[in-house]
Amino acid sequence: TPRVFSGIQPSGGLTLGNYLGAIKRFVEKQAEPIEQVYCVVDMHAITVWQDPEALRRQTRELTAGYLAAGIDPTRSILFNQSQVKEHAELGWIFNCVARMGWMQRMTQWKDKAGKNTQNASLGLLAYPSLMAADILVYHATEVPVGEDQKQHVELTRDIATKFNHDYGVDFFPIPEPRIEGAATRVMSLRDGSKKMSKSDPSDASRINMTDDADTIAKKIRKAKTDPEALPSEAKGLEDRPEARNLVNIYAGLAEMSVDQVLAEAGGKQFSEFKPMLSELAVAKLSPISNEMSRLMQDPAEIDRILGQGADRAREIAAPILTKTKEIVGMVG
Ligand code: AQP
Repeated sequence: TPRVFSGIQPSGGLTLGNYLGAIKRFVEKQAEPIEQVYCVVDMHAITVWQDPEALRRQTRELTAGYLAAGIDPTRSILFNQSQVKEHAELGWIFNCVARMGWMQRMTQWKDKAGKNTQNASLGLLAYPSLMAADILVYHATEVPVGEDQKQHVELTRDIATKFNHDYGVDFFPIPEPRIEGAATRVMSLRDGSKKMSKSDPSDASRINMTDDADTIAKKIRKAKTDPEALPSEAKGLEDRPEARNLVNIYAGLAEMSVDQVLAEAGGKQFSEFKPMLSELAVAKLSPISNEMSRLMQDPAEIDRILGQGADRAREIAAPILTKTKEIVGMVG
């Protein structure tokens, strides 16, 4: 059976980038008659330091975000990665299939390890190999992600291909990244060349899913822009990264194309467009953040949902891991 897999790290609060690039698309996908597995990838999160209490809270909050946005845990499989040990076991096997050079070429590794690579965790380097295991332990064929994860999904394809080739089998499917929608790469509100990120030290650079209406309006009002009015078609945004970002966000939230947005907003100054964007963002995000806070009042219920999801995930992953070990030559 074809299957969808995707994950999000509980490495901070959810951002508008995670919502438009990932969760919103998972919710849309859920309407399709195909099995879907959505994960809170806590083992990926600890590739950089996480305070234990914060990790626990963020894991529950991200789960609440998935649920509040519309992931139905009776339909999709929703769980946290560390509860299904098959991810780690297959990840180890893939560590032995993947090559060092492949990992060192990844832009996320280069960005996050910084100059002092000697001091980065070994897990941070091996991250894409564990991600390949996340996907392939379910034999998933579709991976909805934001633009920034495309390179990792391509590496997953390389690992599946090399495994199949090395062992002379046709066992792992070659998954496809699905990068769709108007906002596959939401940029920082302070710098149009940097992606919006949970771990950016500047809170003003992002909209958090838990921000209240005033905070959202203030961040959008202060977002970096240029002094020109909006153009009437997408071409006019080419050399205007900040303007393009705000229009993309509008398009993503309104479920319109960029050209449709500009047909309405072309010719407007940012002094007029920004309040339109704030109003739209508050209208779309506040029902989700209200539902998140309601769900967060009952952490035991969130844990129960994760536990049930993990049981269902294990049912798929365990036989695939068993078969993989047999192919590799492991006894037992
Ligand atoms: N700015 C973004 N625009 C569109 N999509 C995005 N995604 C993340 N940022 C944007 C998508 O969200 C999913 C989950 O990402 P992740 O949690 O695995 O980690 P990340 O991509 O590294 O996201 P962050 O927010 O930048 O986290 P930190 O700061 O911890 O590194 C993925 O599908 C991703 O494409």
